[in-house]
Amino acid sequence: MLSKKEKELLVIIWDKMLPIADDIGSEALLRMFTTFPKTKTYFAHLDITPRSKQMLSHGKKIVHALHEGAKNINTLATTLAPLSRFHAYQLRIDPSNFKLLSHCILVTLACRMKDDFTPIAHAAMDKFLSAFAAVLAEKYR
Ligand code: HNI
Repeated sequence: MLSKKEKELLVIIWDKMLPIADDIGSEALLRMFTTFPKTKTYFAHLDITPRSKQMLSHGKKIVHALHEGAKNINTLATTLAPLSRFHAYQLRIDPSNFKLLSHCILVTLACRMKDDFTPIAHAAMDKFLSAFAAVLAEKYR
C-alpha cells in the first residue's frame, strides 16, 4: 500500500520526467532489450537500435502512461483497463515481462535522478511499478 506522502512524491517525480519522457522511456527499453533479450521478440516490427526514432517515441508513450497512472493512482485498475486489455488480447505479451520492464525503469530512474533517488523515493517507485505491472497483468485471467 502506498501512503499519501508516497503518492504525492510519485506525482512530483513523474511530472519532472515528462519533459524527458522519450529519453527515460527509450533508456528503459534499451536496458530491457540488452538485459532480457527475449523481450526483443515483441518488437520485431520496430527499429530497436539505441535512440532510434521508434525507440524514442515508444519510450515516450510508456512514460506518459506511467505519468497518467501516478496521477490516477487511486483508480489504477479502471484507468489502465484499456492498456491492460491491449497488452493481453492484442499484443499477447507474457505478463512476466512487466516485471522486467519495471525493473529497468527503476534502474533508469536511479541513474537519472542521482541524489533525488532517495531510499524513500526508491521504495515508493518500487511499490508503484509493482502495482502498475499487476494491473497490466489483470486481464490475463
Ligand atoms: Ni507496452 C504498446 C505502455 C510493458 C510491449 N505499451 C504500449 C503502449 C503503451 C505501453 C502506452 C502504446 C499503446 C497504444 O498504442 O495504444 N507497456 C506500457 C507500460 C508498460 C509496458 C507502461 C510497463 C510498465 N509493453 C510492456 C512490455 C512489453 C510491451 C513488458 C513486452 C516485453 N507495448 C509492447 C508492444 C507495444 C506496446 C509490442 C506496441 C508497440 C508498437 O508501436 O507497435
